[in-house]
Amino acid sequence: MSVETFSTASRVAEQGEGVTLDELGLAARNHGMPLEALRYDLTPTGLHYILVHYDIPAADASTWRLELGGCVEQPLSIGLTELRAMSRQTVRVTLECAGNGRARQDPRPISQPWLVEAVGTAEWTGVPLAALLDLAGVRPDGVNVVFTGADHGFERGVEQDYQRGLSLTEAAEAGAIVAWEMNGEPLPPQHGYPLRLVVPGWYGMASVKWLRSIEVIDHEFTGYQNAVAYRLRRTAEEPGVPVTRIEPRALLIPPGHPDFMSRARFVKPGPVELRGRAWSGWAPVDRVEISTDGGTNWHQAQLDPAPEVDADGNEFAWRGFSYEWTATPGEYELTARAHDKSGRLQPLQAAWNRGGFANNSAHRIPVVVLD
Ligand SMILES: Nc1nc2c(c(=O)[nH]1)N[C@H]1C(S)=C(S)[C@@H](COP(=O)(O)O)O[C@H]1N2
Ligand SMILES: [Mo]
Repeated sequence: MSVETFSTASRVAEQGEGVTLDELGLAARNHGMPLEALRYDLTPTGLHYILVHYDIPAADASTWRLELGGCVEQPLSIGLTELRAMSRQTVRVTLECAGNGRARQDPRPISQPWLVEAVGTAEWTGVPLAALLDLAGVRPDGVNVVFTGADHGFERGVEQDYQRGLSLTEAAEAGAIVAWEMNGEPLPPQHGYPLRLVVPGWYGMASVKWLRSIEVIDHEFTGYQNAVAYRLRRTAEEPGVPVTRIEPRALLIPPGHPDFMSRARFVKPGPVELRGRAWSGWAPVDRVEISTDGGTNWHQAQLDPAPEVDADGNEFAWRGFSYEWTATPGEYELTARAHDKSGRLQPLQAAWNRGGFANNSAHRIPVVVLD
């Protein structure tokens, strides 16, 4: 088999190498959220970004079983009807792909070529993972929880089910839930029908879709998606550090009207309300700044009321912001940056890594203000 059809190593683009047909193939399957959809507090389901590593598996809610086993007192096998009878919870969560921002990195890591649109906010309804673990009774030797999806494929030569591990502490702290509804409807096929994990605050790779098994193990999980794929490294050889929570990011709704090809913006002079949303998986966003000159001068944006944090905790939903800009004829570059309560400030230019992960460089929107 040729290297092209069965690549075994991650690759970084050569200098000046354009987007490849493989990347186009991924981009055509996995769509982002159009930036104008930042206007919605809750992303309409069909506009939420999608990322699927392999194929969307065939699934039937009436026969689906979730197996929970490993280091537990009482292994469980639960169907959807039993799950729906348990006490449910709805959480509003902003989910973002760890590869968001990858395509603008230089050199470009070859993978799903996201610009900045791999994000969406949804309400997920299900049972807290903690309730399921309590029901099974985690034994004292339990260390990690491994979540397995029903999808299967090959990645750099390694055949696998999509699987991710979390430590028991991480899973508990994040308030992970096992969900069967998205925005009040059964999960659509592409978002994990009939059952998925949602790990609030974490990059999307942790939220395993088509969830068929939860296994508590007595050691650290070393499966592909934890030990090989989602790690921050500058060279192929180093072990790197795991990708975990979402770095702060602010995105603006591009103002005015776009050019079809370049998507550059045209705006009429006068007052322009710039609006956007900001989020962080580390702590709530407490400040957003906007620049109209590419990041030389910054202006404080007005924050919308914080998303309501009720008993269920909606801490990881994005927060709206606005800024009144008086546009005068000329060329501008709009940008925004978020700051969160943990003290993290979104950089204009984030550090490069080989996988193109967690790159929260500020996005830039060229705007022409017409005469
Ligand atoms: N089983 C399974 N779960 C998965 C994936 C996958 O390919 N298979 N992709 C992950 C990645 S990388 C992301 S970013 C999110 C995307 O979730 P969404 O498509 O519902 O937005 O799902 C995660 N869960
Ligand atoms: Mo992702």
